[in-house]
Amino acid sequence: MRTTTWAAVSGALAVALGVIGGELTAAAVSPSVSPVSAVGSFVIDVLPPGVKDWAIAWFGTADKTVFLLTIAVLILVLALAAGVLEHRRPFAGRAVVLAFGVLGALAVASRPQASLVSFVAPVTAALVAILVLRALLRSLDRWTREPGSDQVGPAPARRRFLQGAGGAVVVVAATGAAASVVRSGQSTVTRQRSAITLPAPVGSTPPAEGSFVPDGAVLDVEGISRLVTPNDDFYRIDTALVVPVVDAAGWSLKVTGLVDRDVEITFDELLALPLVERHVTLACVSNTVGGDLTGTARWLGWPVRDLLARAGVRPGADMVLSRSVDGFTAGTPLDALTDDRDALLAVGMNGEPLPVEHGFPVRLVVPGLYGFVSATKWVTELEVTRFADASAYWSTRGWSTRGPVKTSSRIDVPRSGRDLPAGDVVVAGVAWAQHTGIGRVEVRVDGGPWQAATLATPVSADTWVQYRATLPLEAGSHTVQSRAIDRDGGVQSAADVAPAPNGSEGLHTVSFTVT
Ligand SMILES: Nc1nc2c(c(=O)[nH]1)N[C@H]1C(S)=C(S)[C@@H](COP(=O)(O)O)O[C@H]1N2
Ligand SMILES: [Mo]
Repeated sequence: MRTTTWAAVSGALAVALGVIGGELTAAAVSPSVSPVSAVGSFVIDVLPPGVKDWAIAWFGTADKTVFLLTIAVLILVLALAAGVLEHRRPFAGRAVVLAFGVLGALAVASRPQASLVSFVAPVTAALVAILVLRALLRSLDRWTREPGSDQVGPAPARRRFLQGAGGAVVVVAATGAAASVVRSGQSTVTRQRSAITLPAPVGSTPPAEGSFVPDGAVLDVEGISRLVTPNDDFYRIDTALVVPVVDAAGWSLKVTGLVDRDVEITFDELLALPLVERHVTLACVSNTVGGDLTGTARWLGWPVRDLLARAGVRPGADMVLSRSVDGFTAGTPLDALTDDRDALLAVGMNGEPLPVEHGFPVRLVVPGLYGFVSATKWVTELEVTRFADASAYWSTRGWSTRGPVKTSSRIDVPRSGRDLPAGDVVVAGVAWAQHTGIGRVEVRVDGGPWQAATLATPVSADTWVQYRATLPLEAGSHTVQSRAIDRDGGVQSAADVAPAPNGSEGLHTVSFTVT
């Protein structure tokens, strides 16, 4: 290999060791902010909203993987360049690495969870990378100046360089392997989570509306959305590159702001309160018509209104700014948290403690509002305030401040592009109008008249409802559409509206062929 190639390899190895040193240091002294996660989150925060929407639209929930890969490739390219630069002119490569370190430190500084010790990690990363780069390139230099360096035999300087580089490769590979073992193994939080026994909900005899699944709520149609989405299939949307690790034993939630008294509640205190269980359909504002960023779970939690009552909301307040450990905020209209809709401080999802990605140990679930204004995961503070005085994460990034879920429906069966046998075609799916409830669902074929679909028994106004219709269709290509009508007579909008800034509108249209 040519000397330049070896210099580039040295750069990559030095930066890899630096990154590893930084991450290990962070794991030891400041687990909530590591340089890599800080840089990623920082970039996510400063990225223009349009780019984020584009990424979500193109890569769906895989957008984080694509994003991480992009960053990794960028860093690799710069690291290779740093090696080559350092070889041409001592200090030039180290300057690039130093600039990286400064950027890392700035990113760490931008994180709300950062404290003074968090800076030890980016400093360590830069130091390790600079020292390794210098050592490898000095050794490479000695090799190139060694008499007979053009020969193939193992001259001492060549051997020394290769030993150094080989050692670095071994360290990188070993920590990589160790890291994946740690990750796939039981992390403290996963262990803690599985040790938790959730209390039973109160008031289950007679069952409160929404707490159980009545007869007839599930239709027997192959391919229809499950009434209750299993936790593993539940969509996940958040700005957290690395899932926040929150120790339940150390967790507490503070209620602050326009209240008569600040209130703080621990996880154990929360579990001891009378918890209720409700089937609530969550929806993401980024969901496109017919999309899959929506799901239904049975949430166990304590009504937020009871917590707010403890604190005593002062007159003049109209919004609650909920804060997550990772700095995410949502601004929820006070009404939605205090009216009869059972907005919950949730600890359980489908009979289990919240999965870590869905907000362990505690999150908010507010029926009728999109997640970005209400469903704060890993929640640690509720600040009672005014819309005029505070703005939340997405509202400062081009999305609206209020986020009521728009009435909508989706066709699960048949799937687009299918060939179906002639005769009766089953059209089925789910419809939602949280807080108001679904009144009826209609379907139409090839733009013809709307026809009533059969509704399953609704679980509650906050739960989506399955529907089906059987349509006799002749051979040929067809399109079907669905529309939901809520209990107040509000009809699902047919306008073609994109998700930004307050949710998509339109009719889900499925095209298929009958043969
Ligand atoms: N801490 C935190 N909570 C958050 C978010 C986030 O980015 N960070 N995203 C919100 C959005 S936009 C949605 S749609 C819901 C999604 O919840 P889920 O991932 O459990 O489906 O979480 C909300 N809660
Ligand atoms: Mo969302």
